[in-house]
Amino acid sequence: VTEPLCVHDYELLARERLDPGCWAYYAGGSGDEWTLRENRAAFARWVLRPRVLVDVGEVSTATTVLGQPLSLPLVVAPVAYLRMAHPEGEVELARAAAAAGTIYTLSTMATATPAEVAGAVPGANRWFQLYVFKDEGLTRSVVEQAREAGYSALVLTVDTPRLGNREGQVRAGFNVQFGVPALGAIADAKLAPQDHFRELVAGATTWRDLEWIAELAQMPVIPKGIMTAEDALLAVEHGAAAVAVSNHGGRQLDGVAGALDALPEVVEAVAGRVEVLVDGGVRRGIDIVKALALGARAVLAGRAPVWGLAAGGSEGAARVLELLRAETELALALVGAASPDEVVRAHVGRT
Ligand code: FNR
Ligand code: LAC
Repeated sequence: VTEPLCVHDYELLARERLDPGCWAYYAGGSGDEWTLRENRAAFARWVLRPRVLVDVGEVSTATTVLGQPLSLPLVVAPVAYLRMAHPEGEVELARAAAAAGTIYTLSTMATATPAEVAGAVPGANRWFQLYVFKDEGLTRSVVEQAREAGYSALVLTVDTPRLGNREGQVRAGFNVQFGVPALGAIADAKLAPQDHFRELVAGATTWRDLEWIAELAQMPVIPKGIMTAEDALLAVEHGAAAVAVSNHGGRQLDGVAGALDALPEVVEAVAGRVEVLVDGGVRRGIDIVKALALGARAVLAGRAPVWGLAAGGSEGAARVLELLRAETELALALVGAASPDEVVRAHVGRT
């Protein structure tokens, strides 16, 4: 038995360590999980077109998003209820992101408060993911907690007016065993995620809400869950600082395209006015290079770092991020790009 060498190895370890209900929650998607599979399949439909005899004597994976520095073009995506994966959950994953030189995005549905995570990993850059609640006071309270704790961008999840239909979780009898302290006593009951959502989250949020949220947050807002050119344009019109192409890791509307397949139309629509991020199915450095070639500034990764967290706490998660960084560096060298900025559309073609 060798040590884990790639994200797939960490996934197997995580599956061994997590109880079946948690595994169903983290790994699963919605409906027939067609979109979940498409997230991976979409990467396989693009081939890399390497250029040779380019000077790649020195390669750097470093880049920026919204002007903020990153050691690789990857931000850790918001994932809920991380104490189920590790006793220190969000704090451990935030430590790993900081150690790897990248940004951690804390979920609204976190098992640690924004202040706890900030206090445990001082000096690190982090973003906060927002779900808008039926109770506007609760939304305001959560945004203020993030603002006061120094979070530097607000990832506004827009694909979740209701939670998707996740049959795997239901079959496994999955319930969340932790409350959400940022929401106070209201969320301390042990509930299935779909019950949390039905009770708390506002399905009636619209584009108009983007403006007051941005105003309140006093930080750049990144709508996450954009899958069409139409919505990318609306996001830009309503002041989005960047957009994140995402189908929520195949957990929301089953039957939508793999995220990578939706990326080109969004990139074309925003035409350079804002940066475009993409998530869903990133497991390898070559995935990151393909996303860059199709116009993404960076990717978000949800499950990959969580597999590291479940397998080995912050060290495991940091190792996953470092593996992805090293794979990205190698992939850049082999396609003939000395940095993320040197990756161009012609570095990918259709299979
Ligand atoms: C998520 N995701 C998510 N997104 C969000 O905005 N708020 C959240 O609380 C969560 N929670 C969550 C839990 C779990 C278990 C998963 C797997 C995902 C979606 C996440 O941010 C991201 O869009 C996907 O995970 C990307 O796909 P990959 O990288 O997991 O394939
Ligand atoms: C999920 C929610 C919490 O995907 O975003 O489970």
